Amino acid sequence: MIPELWTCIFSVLFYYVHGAKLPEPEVKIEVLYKPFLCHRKSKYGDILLVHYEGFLESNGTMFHSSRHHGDKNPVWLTLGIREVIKGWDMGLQGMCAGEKRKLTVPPALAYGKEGKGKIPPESTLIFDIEIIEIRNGPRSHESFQEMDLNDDWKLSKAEVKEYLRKEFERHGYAANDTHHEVMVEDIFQKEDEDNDGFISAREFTYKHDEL
Ligand SMILES: *[C@@H]1O[C@H](CO)[C@@H](O)[C@H](O)[C@H]1NC(C)=O
Ligand SMILES: *[C@@H]1O[C@H](CO)[C@@H](O)[C@H](O)[C@H]1NC(C)=O
Ligand SMILES: [Ca+2]
Ligand SMILES: [Ca+2]
Repeated sequence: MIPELWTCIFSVLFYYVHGAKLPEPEVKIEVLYKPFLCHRKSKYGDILLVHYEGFLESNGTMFHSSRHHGDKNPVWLTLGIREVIKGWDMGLQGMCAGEKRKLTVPPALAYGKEGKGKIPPESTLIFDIEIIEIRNGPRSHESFQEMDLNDDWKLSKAEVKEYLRKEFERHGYAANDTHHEVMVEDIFQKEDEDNDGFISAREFTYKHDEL
């Protein structure tokens, strides 16, 4: 077949596959600073401590600065669970502690048609964000591995109890077997969805919505 015809067929197909769909909203990410040393990168379920400034793209007005407003402390957030706007859940992945990024977030991934407080409806927002610290979230893969003593990818009651004992001691409380057993039962009632007596990795980790 002549190449021109292939090109033509291909572009028609391309249109149906890609052109007909609305483009997905995206966060524009610019890395402003990346530290030389990076022990780990942020991901779903991590807890991040951040400082940030937020600006309206329309006229550059700063609507919030964690350094200058409120108690002036950096803020903790859990990544990937919609605790924050979608644009942050998407734009703060794969960051090192100490890294700074500029995110340009379209309204669909921020406050949308409604707006919020000083943010008018349909606003594109610009954030300068610095990650101060990254910690394992309570539901992180690392926490699961730490609890799963025999590496069989599920948590038994004994493993959860042992974890509680260690956590209590780490925080300076006396371990209390009776109390921990009660807690373990309570935890399994909530988390062991299929009632097989184990908390699987799937049952343990967040079930994230699609971003
Ligand atoms: C910027 O836009 C916001 C929202 O429309 C408005 O409240 C604010 O007064 C504007 N600031 C300047 C400096 O124009
Ligand atoms: C241990 O926990 C149980 C149940 O919560 C409580 O009744 C008991 O007083 C605790 N024992 C000690 C020594 O703290
Ligand atoms: Ca196990
Ligand atoms: Ca289970």
